[in-house]
Amino acid sequence: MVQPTPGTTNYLFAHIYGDIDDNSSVEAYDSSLVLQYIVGLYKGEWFSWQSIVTDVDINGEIDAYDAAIILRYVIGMIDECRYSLKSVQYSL
Ligand SMILES: [Ca+2]
Ligand SMILES: [Ca+2]
Repeated sequence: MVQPTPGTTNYLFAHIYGDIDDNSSVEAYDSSLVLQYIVGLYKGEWFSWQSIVTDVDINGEIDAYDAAIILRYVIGMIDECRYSLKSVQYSL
């Protein structure tokens, strides 16, 4: 995760699509976090950047299909978690 740029009012963050827990790796655990969030069992604070990197098919919704895409990538069914190898940057 890129730390906020000092001296700016807009903080710029970079995260990896599919990396919900921000440990720099897309794993099955990330898929499980998506499912926990969907059914309301996610523990802890859900940040706005997590909503962005969770929506791996970029359809504007967080659903089980996003979790499925992440898991397919993790087990090697697809070569890339469509956007998992790209980082997303945005300003708050
Ligand atoms: Ca992760
Ligand atoms: Ca989605």
